Amino acid sequence: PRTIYLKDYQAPDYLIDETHLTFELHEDRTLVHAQLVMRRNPARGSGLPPLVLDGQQLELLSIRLNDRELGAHDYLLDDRHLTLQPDSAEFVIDSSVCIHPESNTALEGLYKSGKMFCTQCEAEGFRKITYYLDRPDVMSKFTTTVSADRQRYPVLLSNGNPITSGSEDNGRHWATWEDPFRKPAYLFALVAGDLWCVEDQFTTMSQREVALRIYVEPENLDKCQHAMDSLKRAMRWDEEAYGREYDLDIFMIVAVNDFNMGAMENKGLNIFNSSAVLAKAETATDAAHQRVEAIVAHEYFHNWSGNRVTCRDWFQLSLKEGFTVFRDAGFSADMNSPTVKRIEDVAYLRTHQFAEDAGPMAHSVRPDAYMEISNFYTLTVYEKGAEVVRMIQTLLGAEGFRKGSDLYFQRHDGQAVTCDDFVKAMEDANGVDLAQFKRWYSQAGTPRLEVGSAYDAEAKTLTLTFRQLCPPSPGQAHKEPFVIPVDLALLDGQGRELPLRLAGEAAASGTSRVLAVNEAEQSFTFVDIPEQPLPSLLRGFSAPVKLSFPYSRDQLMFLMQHDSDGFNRWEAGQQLAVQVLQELIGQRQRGEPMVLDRRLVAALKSVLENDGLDQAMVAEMLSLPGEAYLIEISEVADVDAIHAAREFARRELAEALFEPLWQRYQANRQASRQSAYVATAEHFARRSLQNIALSYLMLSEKPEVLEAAQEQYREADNMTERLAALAVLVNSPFEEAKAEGLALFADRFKDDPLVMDQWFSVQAGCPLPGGLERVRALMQHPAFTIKNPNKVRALIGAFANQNHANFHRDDGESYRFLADQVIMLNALNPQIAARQLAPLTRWRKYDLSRQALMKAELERILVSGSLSSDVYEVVSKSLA
Ligand code: B3K
Ligand code: ZN
Repeated sequence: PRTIYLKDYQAPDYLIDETHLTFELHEDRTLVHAQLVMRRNPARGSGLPPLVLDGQQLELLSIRLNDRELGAHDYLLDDRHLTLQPDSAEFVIDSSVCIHPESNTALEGLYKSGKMFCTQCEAEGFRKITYYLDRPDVMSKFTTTVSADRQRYPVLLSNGNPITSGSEDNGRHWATWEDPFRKPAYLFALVAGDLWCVEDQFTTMSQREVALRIYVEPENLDKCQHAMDSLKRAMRWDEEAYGREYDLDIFMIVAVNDFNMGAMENKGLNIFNSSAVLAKAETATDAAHQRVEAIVAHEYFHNWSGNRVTCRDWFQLSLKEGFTVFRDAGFSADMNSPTVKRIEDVAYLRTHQFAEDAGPMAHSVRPDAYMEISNFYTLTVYEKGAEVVRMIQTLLGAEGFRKGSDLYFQRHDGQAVTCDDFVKAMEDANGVDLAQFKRWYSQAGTPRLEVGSAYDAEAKTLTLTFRQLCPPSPGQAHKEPFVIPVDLALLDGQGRELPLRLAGEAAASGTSRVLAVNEAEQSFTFVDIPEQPLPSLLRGFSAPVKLSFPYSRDQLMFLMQHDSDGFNRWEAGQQLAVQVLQELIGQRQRGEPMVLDRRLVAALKSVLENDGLDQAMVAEMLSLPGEAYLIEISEVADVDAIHAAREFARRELAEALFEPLWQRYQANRQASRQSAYVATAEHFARRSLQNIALSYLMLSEKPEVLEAAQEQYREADNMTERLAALAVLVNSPFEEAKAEGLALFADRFKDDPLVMDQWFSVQAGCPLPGGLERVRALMQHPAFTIKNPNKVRALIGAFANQNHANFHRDDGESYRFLADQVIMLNALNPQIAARQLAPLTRWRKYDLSRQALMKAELERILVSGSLSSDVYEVVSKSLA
């Protein structure tokens, strides 16, 4: 495969003003006719260069230029392009091709999911549908006619508004859709199937009525209400928070079972993985409900950040993705608890994005080269990209940021633009210079930020010294200093914030502020500081960096109690836990008995006994840093010691805190019994504390806890409680109860694939010995199929990414297993294959013996046969 570089970008030679598509869907083939109204791009000068259309896996039936039928000598055809010579600046191309959605297992382009037809075109799937200029800076108006058997496919959908429809007398029917907004081909969508829909309405801020429809297979009609409510909240929120109004008369969501990711923002016709739409109490957990709310909002928000203003090229992917993740995070924060949302996002970023940024696939938020763009829908582009937008907001303030986003949307509506254009709008609206800040877009790697403090009791000054350094990443040996916004406060001995005045300033301004650290080494001196303060740094995680400050454990306990920034209270607890766990890991490695620092017990005890704290915060604070995070922050990750130390700490905590945990558990379980399920932050909070308490309590192996878990399992009216109870049974030594729980669950939910995914995941994640054997056996279960991406993620993905103890077994058998699956998936679905590979790419993190075993598997994949560009890129870069 060839590498594509950002520096080689050139505007397209030709433009497509209108695209008229006709699809004839059949069981054994689909015929696609495309009429493209084209012209020379005036920006590229005069003269008529050859027209190179993208096309893959298409059988060309006929092609016309204007009214002339072209013969084989009139064009060049290879497996990726069709090249022909236009003879005038304006012309029309008509092509007919035959494609085979019925055998498309890659789930890109037009394919079948179960009995329905659907599409996924981003990033480069449209070229598997017809010959086209398949690049985001070619924006066209689309009309689409779909014809199909009426009985099998009563519903025919595409982008925009329905125009006409009709029946033929051969049992077929057709519908024509017209999208009035110009769009790139990656936003094209088509759906045909026997679908039912839930309908609602939304009145926009300028009083236009929009019809809202969620299409699903009939058995799922009762699982759409939560997505519909989320959609309406998102539409209102975007009006209020960003002034963005919806623009078509209809907005549709379709749920499909076979989908490579969460969902897709096709104009007016969002196509969703069913796991990202369907939710009701009995079958979806609280986390699933929140995920549905967030993804529905995310795809909806793309209508402006992505569709109305789109990307010039795929290097700019974060322009729409980072910004839209930032927008959906703001929405979720407003709908639920902002602090809890921030904690979850930061924990996720630090565990997974930091690992990516330190690994062989590390790339900047705006990458400068790729082999396969599908591999760049990454945590860096999405989550770190959102952090970069968040830093802009932190630097400009909420109002300045809104001015910038207003200018961005207004200036670039209908255009395909770059990350530079986004930053420029922010600069112009605020009269600031973000040139140095833009290094966040071009430099990969996670900066380390080391902070020192020196208090001068005489002068009553505190000097904070910041040192930033960013490790090298592939292709980037040396990094220039970043602009790092550090939100901070200084706390006195009572935990009160001190007024902040920097040397040279006339007066103090507030008690918390943002310092823009922008040099490799830099000091800030605060004056009028009456006593040695304790700094609260990087509040709300104001920059995606690895902060280090030499806090003592007592100081961390103080911050846990007193910091007025909720995020930093949690963060202090995490840092305390990390210190304590690392001490245990060291003891374990030296073969010494592990001894838990009782300060962690005391700290969590006071959290548990504090009735004034939001229960969701209590639950977050009780959650020890995960194994994946402990691996990420290790120089060389000793998986066995990490697992043993964390389990040891959990057992010690469970024993020492049994009473308060049991009280909290019982009170919350009682509340659950007494009220029907509601998907609100308050209830999420109550159940999350209840469930984490249960998981600790179960470690005691006391009969009354087993009984409670079984009661919760049987009696719960919702999946959150039921699944948590099943998980503690599965992870317990109570073989009989475990087997019974698993069997009951499978029996009850065997016909609901999304619930069975959860059943697979709970077992795949179980750290008890024998994990690989259990996963192998589950792959034979009738509910499993490797062709469905959700199943692959639920079983293979959960095992390789969450079950560290079993995945890293020292004989390398699990690595071998994963490589086998990747080789199999490479032939079926390259995008999923490349994603499942991620755990093996992290081989440098482990001991030499595991390194060798992991590398050997990567090498085996490399020579296993004809590799997709997706898998080849990841494997070859990991071995480089
Ligand atoms: N834009 C899509 C992602 C498409 C991935 C293609 N491999 C979903 C989203 O981010 O909203
Ligand atoms: Zn997105």
